[in-house]
Amino acid sequence: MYYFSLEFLMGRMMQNMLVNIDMEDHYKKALMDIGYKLEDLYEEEVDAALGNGGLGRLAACFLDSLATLELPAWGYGIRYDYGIFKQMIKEGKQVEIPDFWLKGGNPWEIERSDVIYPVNFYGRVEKYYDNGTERANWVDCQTVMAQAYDTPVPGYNTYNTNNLRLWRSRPCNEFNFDSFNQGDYFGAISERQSAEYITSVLYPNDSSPSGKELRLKQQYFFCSASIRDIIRRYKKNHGNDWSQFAAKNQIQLNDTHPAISTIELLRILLDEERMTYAQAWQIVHNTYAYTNHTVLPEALEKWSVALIQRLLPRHMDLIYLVNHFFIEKLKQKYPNDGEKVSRMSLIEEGDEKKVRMAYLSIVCSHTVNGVAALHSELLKETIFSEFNALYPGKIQNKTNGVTPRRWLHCCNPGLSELISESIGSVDEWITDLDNLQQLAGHATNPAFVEQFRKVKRANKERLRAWVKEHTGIDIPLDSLYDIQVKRIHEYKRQLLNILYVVYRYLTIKDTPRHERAQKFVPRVVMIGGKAAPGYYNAKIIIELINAVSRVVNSDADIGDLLKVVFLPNYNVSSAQIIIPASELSQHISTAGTEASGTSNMKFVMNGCLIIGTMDGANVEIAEEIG
Ligand code: 26W
Repeated sequence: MYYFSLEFLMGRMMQNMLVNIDMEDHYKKALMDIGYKLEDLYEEEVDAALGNGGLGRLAACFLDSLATLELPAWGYGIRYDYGIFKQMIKEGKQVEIPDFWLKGGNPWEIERSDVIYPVNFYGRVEKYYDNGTERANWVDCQTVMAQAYDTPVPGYNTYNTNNLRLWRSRPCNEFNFDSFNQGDYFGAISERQSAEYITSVLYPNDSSPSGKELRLKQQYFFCSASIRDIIRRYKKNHGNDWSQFAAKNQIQLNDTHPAISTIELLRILLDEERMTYAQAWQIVHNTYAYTNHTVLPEALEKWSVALIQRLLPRHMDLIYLVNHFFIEKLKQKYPNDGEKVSRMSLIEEGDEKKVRMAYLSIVCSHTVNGVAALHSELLKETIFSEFNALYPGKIQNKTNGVTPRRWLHCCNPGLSELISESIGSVDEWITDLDNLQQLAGHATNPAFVEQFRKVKRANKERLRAWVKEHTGIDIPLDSLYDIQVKRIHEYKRQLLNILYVVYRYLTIKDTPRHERAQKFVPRVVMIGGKAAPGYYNAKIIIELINAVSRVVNSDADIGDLLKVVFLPNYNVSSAQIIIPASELSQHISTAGTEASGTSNMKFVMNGCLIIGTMDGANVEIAEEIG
């Protein structure tokens, strides 16, 4: 199985690696012998932050779980030189700093100088007929090389190790002698530089597509190299017998970002492997599955036909061909309903023609899934309802999950130990979280409750020190820690949260001093998350949070009854400190907009209450835990 994703938000690797191969205690002791603490060494590592938010972190959690389940699954993606920007707060505003995470070297990756493929762009198509099948030569292209970098993915307590293969773009070795001979030395060099540029930087948008040529180049670049790699591996075992391809290779599309790979596989089967269209289509269709992560219409990718035509001319032809057969089928099924056909067409007509990548992904896949029960129902009833009627059963639910290794055992050693002592051992639950049911009996045991409180308090102390170090703000320990951390977006309603804080502040102020202690539980409200650099409303919400924080925290009349903190540069590593210290967490998206949410799961695993709307996976969490 291959997980195709433009994002892998891995975070730090070392602790996860040591825990999974059962070496953490040995390393702890060995380092102690030479006067070091393993925890301090962990702190030296930089995050691999090759993702934006939920979608990228889900990919990283899946890799850990797939390895732990001993399934043969690899991740394929891009080795960006720059991950998601670092967020600094200057005068209450977000400032973006480039994240050149490779500057100190990356000890976890293995450079594969032996795994390298050419990837073509631009050029033109020469068509010809071969026994009635239309094929093409794609000529006069610009060629870029894709080089593999491998990161091992060990499972927890397993013998096998999976792999995350990320591609880096390199100039083609064939120097452009034409330009060189014509005296255009700088032109020839700049062509080489533009090749390296493809994998330079992760696009920091997490809900609206950029529509930029470079983004489409990134998508096709990694898709093409990955498909080549999969075909090479298959042929090593099966030669030219393609009958087993779909049985041996399954590709999961993490949203539509890698959707162009469906057409790349089709192209290779037709133009290089010389199959009939029917044969090639069968293989593509039986190989692919597509995961949708959002119902927000502005987040659905649509690439301009003119851009695809120029960058990938053969692919545009083939998209039209796929659409032709699809529309034939629609016309048969729904005669005289031209409106329906144009609604469902892979091509959106209008001033600028566009390819609807979600529809392309549905048509090219055998299975489509949403990421929580409610979200999957919404897919079937709203944005994909006509596809659900056409292909009954194709759209399914696969509720998201998170790895308990990183999000409980590693980030909350105190709670991990308490759970393990209470129900036997770590192996009782760490690969099968259902077994936490056994804790129910301990909930009324005073010794357990006392221990649980101790653990939470220690975690709060750790977060308090972190807040002091990163913001300079002193927060009290004996106060309710109320947390909302996620990308800043209007639909997630950080604005609602901060307006509530203003209301609470004013209500406290309206209450006579001697009544306050009785009426209000002291609270520290913490909000953190990055705003896409071009998302104006998200950025002014950050400013508002910082403005409220300044007013409330400097009001001596309020004291420790209320504190407000904007947590800067929320990322995987800070999440591992923030989440274990939480007592109340906010998941308050407008119902129907948050596809699943995954931090909600991490918060409850760390003994935190959720306050939330009945949205995404909150619904299932409420059913499961009450
Ligand atoms: C092309 C621009 C772009 C980039 C990313 C558009 C959309 C996205 C993602 C779909 C955004 C995302 O991360 N979605 C989140 O996916 C998580 C994992 O399934 C869910 O838990 C979140 O609810 C969903 O918002």
